[in-house]
Order: sequence, then structure tokens, then C-alpha cells
Amino acid sequence: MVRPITSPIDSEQRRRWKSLNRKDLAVYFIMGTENCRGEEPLKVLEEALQAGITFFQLREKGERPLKGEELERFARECQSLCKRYHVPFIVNDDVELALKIDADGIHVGQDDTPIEEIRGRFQNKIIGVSVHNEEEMAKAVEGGADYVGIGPIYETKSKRDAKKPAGVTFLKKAREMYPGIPIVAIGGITPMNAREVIEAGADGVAVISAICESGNRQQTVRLLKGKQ
Ligand code: 3NM
Repeated sequence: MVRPITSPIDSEQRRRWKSLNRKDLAVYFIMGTENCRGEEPLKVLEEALQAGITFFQLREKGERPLKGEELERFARECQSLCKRYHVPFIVNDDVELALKIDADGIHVGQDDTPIEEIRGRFQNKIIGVSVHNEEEMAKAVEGGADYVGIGPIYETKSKRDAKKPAGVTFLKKAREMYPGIPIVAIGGITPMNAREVIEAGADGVAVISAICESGNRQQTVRLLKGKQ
């Protein structure tokens, strides 16, 4: 059932939303080894951290993703880089890995483990959920999401099963319905269109290719933050 706009949001929910600094979502970098196109992934991550990303999600997908011990080793290396720069380290989808290495949080999509199942195992950790419509948004909120990712806003080549680009219409509506929830916009976001999604109500932009494929990560991150 879709939560009506006027229904109260419990105080526990507000406490969690408040505890996540919405400014931290400003430039949310997502990366896995497949996104680095020949560049050393840890170098890409470190340059992104030096450039000022504010959140990082390890999303290891694709045709030949790292698995098992190799994945754990890589995840721990990413995690320690993030710690050095005081940037939250989030694991995409892999609940067991996130718990094993004590990540700062987990991000799940609609086809991943349902939020009700993970909230109990991720107390005091960040849970992000990808949502695409009002119903998914209401479920994420009721399930205790700390932030939501809304997308794809624009055309993306980084997610094989991405839905059709939705523009900012739903993003605007989601912001009106839930003024307090941290929202990050995703999908095809670049320095050229970042302003539009921030103006539509997003607290920040989540990007893969804009940073992975950038020839000047310092400048890209600065522009994604809306600075000159
Ligand atoms: N999730 P890029 S779009 C990981 O719509 C992901 O939920 C999406 O990559 C969603 O910045 C996407 O290169 C890919 O477009 C974002």
C-alpha cells in the first residue's frame, strides 16, 4: 500500500534521517572493478577521495566480478582508503560481506534482500534503497531506509538492467512527499546536468562514469558539487 502523503512518520525514522548528514550525499561515488576500464581501481578510488567525494559504494558487478577472498581483500582495501579520508564506505547488495568487514552500510535494490530482513542486522548502520516509484518509496521509508537512491534520471550505460530514464518528475514528487528523507539521484548524471537534479530536490548525485571516465577527477568532483 502506498503511504498517504499526510501519514505521520515515526520519531525513530526522523532520528535516523537526521543522523545521516545530508551534505554527505553531495557526491556519492559508486565503483566496481568493471567500471575502471584498464585503470587501477584503487587508484581511481584514491583520486576520487582526494578530489572530495563524500560517499563511496563498492558495487562489484559485470561479467567477471571479483568473488570470495579476492572480493573481500579488494573491499577491505577500498574500506581502508575511505577510512583514511573519513568517507562512509557502503557495500552494494552483499549483506554477508558488508557485515563481515563491518562496512558503514549497505545499499540494496528492489531485487536484492528486502529491507525488513536486513534492518535488524544493520542496526546503527546506513541502509540505502533504490526506488523508482511511489510504492517502492513508501516501502523503503516504512522499512527504515536511511536514504533512497532515485533513478535512472538520465540515460545510463553503467547498469545493464536499468529502467527507462525518468527525468526529474518522480524525484520532485518524492521530495514533496518526504521533505525529510535524504535523497540521492542517480543515472547519467554529469557536471552538465547535476544542477537540475539538485534543484529538483536531491541532496546529492550518485555517479559511476562521470568520475571513472573523467580525465580530471578534481575538476569533475568540484563541478558535481556545483562549484566552478
Ligand atoms: N543504479 P552512471 S542507474 C548503479 O537507476 C545504478 O537505480 C541506477 O551510473 C538506478 O553514473 C545506475 O554511469 C548506474 O550513469 C549509474
